[in-house]
Amino acid sequence: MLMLSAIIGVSTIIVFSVFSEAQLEPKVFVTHSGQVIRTSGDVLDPLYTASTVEFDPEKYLRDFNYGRISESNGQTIREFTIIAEDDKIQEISPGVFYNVWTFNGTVPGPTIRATEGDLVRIHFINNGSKSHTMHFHGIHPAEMDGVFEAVGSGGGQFTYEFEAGPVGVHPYHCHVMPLEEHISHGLYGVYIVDPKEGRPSADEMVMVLNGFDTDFDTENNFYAANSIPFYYQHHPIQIKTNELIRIYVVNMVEFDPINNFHLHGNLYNYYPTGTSTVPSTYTDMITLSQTERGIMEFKYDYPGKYLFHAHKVEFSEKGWVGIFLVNDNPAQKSQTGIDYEN
Ligand SMILES: [Cu+2]
Repeated sequence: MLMLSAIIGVSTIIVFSVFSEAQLEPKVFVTHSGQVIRTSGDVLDPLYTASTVEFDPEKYLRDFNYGRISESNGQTIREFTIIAEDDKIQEISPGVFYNVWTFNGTVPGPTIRATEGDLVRIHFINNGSKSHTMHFHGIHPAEMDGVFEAVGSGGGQFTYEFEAGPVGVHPYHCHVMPLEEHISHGLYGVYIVDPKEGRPSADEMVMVLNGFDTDFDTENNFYAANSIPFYYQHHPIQIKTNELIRIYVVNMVEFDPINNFHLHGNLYNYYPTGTSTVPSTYTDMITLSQTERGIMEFKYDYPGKYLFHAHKVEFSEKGWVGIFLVNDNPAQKSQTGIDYEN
């Protein structure tokens, strides 16, 4: 009991000092379970931070960045400029502000898209106050892996260059230690590699499953698809009957070992990592560990409102839930797409 009081006392002092002396770098936190953790991070007070992030999940959902395109010896070159910052505040939930670390000003960063075999060139600039990198999942030379070449704060630069591949959906994220701090603050995004022959035409969208530990106890307080808890519940995603829907889904949730994706009133074809054109399963529920990802494809036969959410109920109740509003689309009853044979 005495021990418990001491722990609560110490954590109160530490937590209080964090908020009362924002930016003075208190680096030790005591979790409610008594665990002492050390981070490199500062806690920014929204009252003293001018720079706030406005993130639009509506825009992010179907926003694909194909880069600046040129050609050399028959190869398509796609160039991107990505700027890291770590001094922004975002209102994660009404009244709850969190210090987000961003690629190009948002969490997640931009969805980078290329075709298999293209040369991808990323001009990375670190305008943050800590070292950061970009580590892409995929195939590339060791020196392009964004792990051992930390890019210094205050304008450090690095050019990542690699051939796009393999086909599929991959995450990218900062790989500077402590990794869980750099990821949980938001330095991640999605990298899509399209097959040369393309995929059947579809209404395509990206969903990054993420969480936010706003009280620094190494447990997430909010969960979401695309950063804003409950966003797609309050702003349902409009789709049409008999139209092929393709979702590139990536789980970036830190601290929790699993996440999942359940779809109502329907099942989907699932392509793990998107690397095969043959689905591995036809289901309404997949489970994903961190950075596990894939492509979901489905069509709705019947109009109406359908939920999609984590079937880890804690996550859905803390924000990872949304709605597809399926509008009747008689004109496309005969549209051909994937033959589900179901
Ligand atoms: Cu970082």
